[in-house]
Amino acid sequence: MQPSSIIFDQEQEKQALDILVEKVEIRLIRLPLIEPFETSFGQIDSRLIFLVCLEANGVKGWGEVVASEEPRYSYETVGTAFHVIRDFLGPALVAEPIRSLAGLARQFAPFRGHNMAKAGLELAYMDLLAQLKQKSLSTLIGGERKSVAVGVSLGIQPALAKLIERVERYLSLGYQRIKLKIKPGWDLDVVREVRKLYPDILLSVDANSAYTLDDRDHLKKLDDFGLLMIEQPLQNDDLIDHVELQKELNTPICLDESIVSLRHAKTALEHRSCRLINIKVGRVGGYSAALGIHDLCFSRKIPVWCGGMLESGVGRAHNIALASLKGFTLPGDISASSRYFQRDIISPEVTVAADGTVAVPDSVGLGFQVDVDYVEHLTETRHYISRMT
Ligand code: OSB
Ligand code: MG
Repeated sequence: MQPSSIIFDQEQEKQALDILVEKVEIRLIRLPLIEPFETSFGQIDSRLIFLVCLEANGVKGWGEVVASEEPRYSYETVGTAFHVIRDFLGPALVAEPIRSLAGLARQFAPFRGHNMAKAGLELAYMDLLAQLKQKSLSTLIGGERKSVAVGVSLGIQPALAKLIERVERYLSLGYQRIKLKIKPGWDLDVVREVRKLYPDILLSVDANSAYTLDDRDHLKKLDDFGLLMIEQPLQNDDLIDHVELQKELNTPICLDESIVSLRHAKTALEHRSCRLINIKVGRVGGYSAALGIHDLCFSRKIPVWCGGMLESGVGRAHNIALASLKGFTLPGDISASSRYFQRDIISPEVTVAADGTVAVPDSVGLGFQVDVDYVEHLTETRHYISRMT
């Protein structure tokens, strides 16, 4: 069986389509969250959403830069991504025709880091390409699923009762897996309580790097709760201490922050730093790396799942397409638009069916319409990059 990134590249060669992007538009809109979201690195109550729109041949492709306002999950911020796209990536993108996704990734490769900025542009390019080829995004990348299984990520709460209430709510809405954000002081007791009330659910935890190897004895106690995984327990850039920890834990470690490229994924699997990988297009630099990591994991029988970054509907739509690839065998952090926002910027909004799945659209492109009037109304900042003529 051929990996999807290879099929994708071959397909691209057969039907090479040079796209000369006329304009790159970047803009920032603020969407309030329905309730604050707290992780081990702090709390937010709104999302400054970074949208990217590429225009070519009268068609617009949409992408989203998932960076946060503060450099906590990663060093990137909305501000750094704006700078890097405006001054470097945008001008490189419009400078010459884009032949393929791989070609675009090569164009960006000389610029070090800034994966979320690169990903925003790759996403918009893929939406554009899908429309020009009259295919759905899922079909374009070789997706096979008609629907994807989803779970929910629950932030740290001011009190245990509030958390239990939310676990109950999202289970009743059908979500197939509950993930609890943990940190020192909000871990064993919380997980024990949730597990006691729900002995059979798929339950996982995400520490967002809140521990070190010195906490190994403490973390080992999580083995008692039959967790599906513990996500990113140790430092955000570590692949070595996780090897030690994984040797001692029965619970599979899933890496999130530590996997920022295909090379990192290879190293992690070779050294057994983890047994699972969460793929986020933003963290790894876009579809080019995400497809590669998917294929690598599939060939090694390592389950992957699609992570989330509290995206607007644009990023969410891309996540749904990505999660339709065959290797995404665990529920993704892809929730309904209404889990985070009063009103999303796409129509229809993303909804979760009673069986905890989200349908993969089969219409052309993203499969959702961007509500341009609403986006316009919300726009706080915008900038255009076009070719120098
Ligand atoms: O670590 O997966 C994470 C949100 C922001 C930053 C990092 C993470 C998260 C989530 C939420 O867990 C996932 C989502 O529902 O979008
Ligand atoms: Mg995570």
